[in-house]
Formats: sequence, C-alpha cells, structure tokens
Amino acid sequence: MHTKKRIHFSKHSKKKKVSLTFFSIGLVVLIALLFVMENPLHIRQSAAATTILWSANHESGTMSDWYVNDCGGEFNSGNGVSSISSDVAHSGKYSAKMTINATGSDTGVRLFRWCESRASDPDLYYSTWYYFPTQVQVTGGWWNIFQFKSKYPGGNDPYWIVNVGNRSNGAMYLYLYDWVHKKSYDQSIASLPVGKWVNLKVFLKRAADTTGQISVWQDGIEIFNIPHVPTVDANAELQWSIDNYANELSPSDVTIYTDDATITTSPTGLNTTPTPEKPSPKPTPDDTADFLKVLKQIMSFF
Ligand SMILES: [Ca+2]
Repeated sequence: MHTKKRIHFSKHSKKKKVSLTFFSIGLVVLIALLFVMENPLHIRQSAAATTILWSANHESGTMSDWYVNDCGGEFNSGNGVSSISSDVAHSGKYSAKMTINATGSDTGVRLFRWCESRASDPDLYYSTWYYFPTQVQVTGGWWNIFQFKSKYPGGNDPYWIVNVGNRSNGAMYLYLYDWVHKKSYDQSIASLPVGKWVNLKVFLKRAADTTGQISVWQDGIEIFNIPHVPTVDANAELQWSIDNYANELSPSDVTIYTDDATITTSPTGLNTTPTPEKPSPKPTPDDTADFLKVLKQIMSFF
C-alpha cells in the first residue's frame, strides 16, 4: 500500500514537472518575442512620439518658457496683459493668464514661438490647453486664440487662425480662418467647454505651395483636416502664437488661461488618425495587456 502510494505520488510529480517545463518554455518564448522583437520597435515608436521640440508648463512661476533660446515671448498690443497665474492650472500650480478689454478696437495678448516652426522638419504638431472661465459673445466679428503668421523682413501677416465663434444658442466653438484668402472653415463637431480645460492640437505642414496642410483636433477629436493648401507665404518665415486677441467681446473684459503648450514632431493623445495625407501612426501597443492576454492563453494549456 505504502509503495503504491509512493509510486502514485511520483507519477503525479512527473506530470507536474512536465507541465512546468512546458510552461517555462512557453514563458521564455513569450518573453523573447515580446522583448527581442516587439520592444525595440515600441521603443523606436515611443521615441518618435515623444520628440518635444519645446514646451511651456509655466512651473518656474514665470513666463520664461516662452523666451527659451530667444525664440519667442509676449507680444501684446492695445490693453492686452499676459502674466503668470496660479488662478487655475492644467499642470502643477501655474498657467499663463491672458487678459484683454475688447471694447471696439483691436487688442491682444500673443505668446509667440518661432525657432521650432522654422526647423528642418516642416511637419509639426502645436498643442496647448485653454481654460475659458465664462461664456463670451464675439460681438466684434472675430476672436483669435491661436495663429500662424508669415514673417517678412519688414513685418508679418497672419495666415491660418483658430478663432472662437458662437453658435445660435450662444455656445462658443472653434473655427478655422484662412486670413490670406479670407475663407472660414466651420464645424459642428464640438463646442467649447466653460470652466474646464480643453486641448487644442494643430498639425501644420509648412509649405508655400499647395503641398501644405492643416489639421485641428479638440480634445483629441479631429475637427478640421485641410490638405493641399499653402500655410506660409513664399519668402517668409513661419511663426506661431497662442492668443487672446479680439476687437469687441461681450463682456468686454475677458481673461482666458493657457498651459502645457508643446511643439512636437509626432502626435500625442489623438483619438483619430491625423490625416489621410500622412501615414497613420501605429497606436502604441499596451504591452501589459498583451502580455497578460498571451500569458492567459498559455496558462489555459496546463
Ligand atoms: Ca502648469
């Protein structure tokens, strides 16, 4: 009896050993597949996805991010006032506060960057977060919060502008304006939230001919995609600014905030593929979820 029992135990142990061996082999193969093949690819994709040419989180407690490398700064006109603020922040403690009193003459805050826009890569993503504390009525015809300009030796002109308008019920929304050709592009996909941070991301392919392109996302949702258009004048350099710039608003005294502005060479945080003109970025694989899924499948064999 005793011997039989021992034999039985030994058989069971052998079975267990075989199972463990298969399991170990499966695990090693899995790890090899994930880390030797998938991971280097993933690292390359991550590196591409996180190429940040410039950013402003305002956490120095000053507006210094805008002045880095003498490539930008505050360029205000009329009664526009820009300042660092701890009223609200998308990241950390600080954001940039932009205040105007638009009573019928052009007045604006403009936070500029330009070196990155002139870099060798013509395809860049410009992103920032805005906070609109109250609903505002645009009574002067335009309210510019984001623009690209063409800079000549003797001056500069806007080209593509993201403006705020009002829907029939008063809700604010973003529309795109080609200042050079005086053409508006409207959308009914999304309105602007009040009292909540909202992300605006713009892809701009720099070109003076019709190989240019502009695409716009609000909170990761594409609201404009305009290929085959020029985006900068010939013999001019591209500049970018985040603005609170208008002629007349109601109420006239308007403060908006911006935080976590970035210029990157690849998109981040988009819910849709950027454009049919560019190759779609492969979504970043969720390694942990994939690993657990395959591991579960392997475990089911034992
Ligand atoms: Ca911040």
